[in-house]
Amino acid sequence: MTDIPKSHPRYASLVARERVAAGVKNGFTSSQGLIAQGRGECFDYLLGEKTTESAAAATRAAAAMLLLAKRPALSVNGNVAALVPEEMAALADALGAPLEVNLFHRSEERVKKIADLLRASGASRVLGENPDSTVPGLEHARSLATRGGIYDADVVLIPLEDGDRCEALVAMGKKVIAIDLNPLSRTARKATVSLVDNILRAVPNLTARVLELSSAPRGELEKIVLEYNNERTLRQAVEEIQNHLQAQFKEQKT
Ligand code: PTJ
Repeated sequence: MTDIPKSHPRYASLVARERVAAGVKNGFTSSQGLIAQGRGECFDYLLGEKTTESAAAATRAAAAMLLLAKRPALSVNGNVAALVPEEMAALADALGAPLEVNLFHRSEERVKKIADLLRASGASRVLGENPDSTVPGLEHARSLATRGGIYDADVVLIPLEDGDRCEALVAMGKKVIAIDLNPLSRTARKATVSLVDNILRAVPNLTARVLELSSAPRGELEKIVLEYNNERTLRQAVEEIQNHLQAQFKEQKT
């Protein structure tokens, strides 16, 4: 990895890039993952590279939804494995939920490498190496699912996902939580709760909210979920981008 000085103004973003590039080099991230990271970076730039108010509220709702779930499951692809393997293991641990490797550009070798990486990062239950069922309505490898994991989960976390599977999981009657920096993506619009935030910030924040709310009464968690509105949140995310861009422009004029 290139040695990036901590003082570099774009340190976090450059380190993320290096991690995805290392994932490709080590054979667990797809080369297409580099393009996905670039797209994410662009939206993060427009958001001001911070967790916005709307993202913080969505994260709280997602934590409440995961705590109310009977069988939560967390999906992991090549980009997620490159960026937040330990953080995903910590979230799974806080929830007592399995991690399930699910890939768009699937190869058994990549699935195994990611599963091994997650186990080495502290995950106790990793699924996806032996899928035994499929998500109806999907023709690509992403339809593969595991009983006891995503297939029969009632709440599924899908970070950095395509819209098709999000829609297919919702059609199965599941509650779907997306992490996607693009508030206009089909994934963000079709999900039950969308965290428009960088996965680097979103996963640790989500774990912190889960731990914070873990002793809250069920009624309080239900109220948080009931009051959440995904469409309103996405509209707010777009407004936050507009406000950030206007503030930047004003700064440049003065
Ligand atoms: O490992 P595989 O084979 O399953 O492939 C994974 C990728 C990510 C390549 C695949 O799912 C893909 O092509 O995804 P998309 O359709 O490019 O969608 C990824 C979404 O995640 C886009 O809307 C990006 O803006 C968003 N995104 C990218 N990086 C981040 C992100 N969102 C949050 N944090 C990021 N770091």
